[in-house]
Amino acid sequence: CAPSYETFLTQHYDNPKSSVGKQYCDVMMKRRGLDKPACKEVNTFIHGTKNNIIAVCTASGGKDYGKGLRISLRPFTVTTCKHKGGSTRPPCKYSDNKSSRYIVIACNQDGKPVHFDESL
Ligand code: T3P
Repeated sequence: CAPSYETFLTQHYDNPKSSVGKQYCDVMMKRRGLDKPACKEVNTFIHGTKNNIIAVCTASGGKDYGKGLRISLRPFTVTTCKHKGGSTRPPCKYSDNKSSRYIVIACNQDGKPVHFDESL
C-alpha cells in the first residue's frame, strides 16, 4: 500500500522533542513501534512543527531534489537514531545524534510528507 502521512508522523515527527530522560532513542524507537519485528537500523525524528514540515512539500519551504524528493530550504532540528550492537531483535539499543540539518522527503499528491529519505 502507499505510504501514508500518518505513518510518516509516527515514524518521524516529534515536536517539541519528548522529554524521556536520557536514552531518547531507545525510548522513542520502542514507543513508536520501530523495534518490531526487528530493530529499525536508522530513524530520524524531526523536531519541527507539522506546518513547517508540510511546507517542505511546497515552494515556500522546499525545492525539488530529484527522484521525486524534496529538500527543505531551511534546516530542522532533528535527532537521528542509529541501531548499535549485533542483535537486531528487541530490546533495541540506539545511539542518539541531535543536529540541525536539511531534510529530504517525499510528498504525496495531497502535498503531505510520506517518506523520509535523508538529512544533509
Ligand atoms: P521509512 O521509509 O520507513 O521512513 O531509508 C530506509 C529507512 O531509513 C527509511 O524509513 C528512512 C530511514 N532513514 C531515516 O529515518 N533517517 C536517515 O537519516 C536515513 C538515511 C534513513
